[in-house]
Amino acid sequence: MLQRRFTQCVLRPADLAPVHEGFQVVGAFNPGVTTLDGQTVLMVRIVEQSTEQRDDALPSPRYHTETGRVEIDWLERDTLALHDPRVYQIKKTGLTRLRFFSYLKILRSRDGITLDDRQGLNLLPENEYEEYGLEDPRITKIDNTYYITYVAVSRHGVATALMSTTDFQRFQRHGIIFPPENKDVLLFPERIAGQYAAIHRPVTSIRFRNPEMWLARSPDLIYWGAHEKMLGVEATFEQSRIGGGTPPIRTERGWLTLYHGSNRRPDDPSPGIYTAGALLIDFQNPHHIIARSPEAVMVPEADFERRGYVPDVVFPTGITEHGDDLYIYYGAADECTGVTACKRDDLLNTLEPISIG
Ligand code: MAN
Repeated sequence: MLQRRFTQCVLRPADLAPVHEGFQVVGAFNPGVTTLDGQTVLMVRIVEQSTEQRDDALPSPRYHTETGRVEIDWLERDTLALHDPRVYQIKKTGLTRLRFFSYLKILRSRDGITLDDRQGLNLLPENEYEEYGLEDPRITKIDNTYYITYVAVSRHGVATALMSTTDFQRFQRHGIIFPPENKDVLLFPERIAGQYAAIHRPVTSIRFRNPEMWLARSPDLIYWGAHEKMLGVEATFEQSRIGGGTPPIRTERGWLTLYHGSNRRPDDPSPGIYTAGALLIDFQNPHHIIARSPEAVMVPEADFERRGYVPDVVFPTGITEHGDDLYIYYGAADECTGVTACKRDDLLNTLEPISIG
């Protein structure tokens, strides 16, 4: 396991006021992170849930993009399966609804640990693909533009969309780049052999196997093709779900990225324990994995990682470089934002050679 130099909870739901009346903030986690003008910029997923309670029904919020209001669908309690704290399963149809909705908040920090203030600019749903929320942003700076992949959730499914900015004040949305169901999309920071590259994680309904990480290429970041499988569960220490975590960074040995995995068994409806591993990817062939951590480099340890909305989750989504140190930003227990630091070499030294893809 990784030698963590420090671990700190930088943001909790109690630090923030809700944006919507009748709602409370229950999550501030899974941040996209980058640096701009010497400052660390965090784009945090904020989750709000209705405070109203009813005996016989449970609330599922939905953003009405035309009015800018959050509407609540009250679902009859008896008709729902409640195995997962994040979702309801409608027993009759097997369909899923979320218990909350999410948006993104921009926060800044001078030292990467203490937030300058907690007001922040909010990015709220704007179109029909975002009516259940915007989630889990990942930021990659390419040339002088910051590109943000994020999960756009709606009745149409869980898709990945793209936006861009140069200043984190004005944003341009570019639409859906990977249709449902696909999330955990990470962009490489440079063109490789003339093309952009992304790690993504399609999910199939006919399950020959558990979800795998794939690689795609694009001439312009909008049109993606040349899809190739990168990594499946069988090559990791994990047993069920895996997905990309932190956008790849350049190191002397290759592209370094963290991914997450859950040990949930396929027949278990609960979320399982989320841990993180590391991968080293070939500079020239981004679908080729040259080394990986044979065991988890991060497991839930601290109290705020072990207890929360979904217990026992560490979910890395951002990484920044500070001299020889790496700061890894992550969602803890689907509730708080944590940062942990390690020596770059300590992380690289956890990796063992392997050749996949
Ligand atoms: C999963 C979890 C939730 C998320 C939904 C939709 O259930 O990751 O946090 O809201 O998927 O993306």
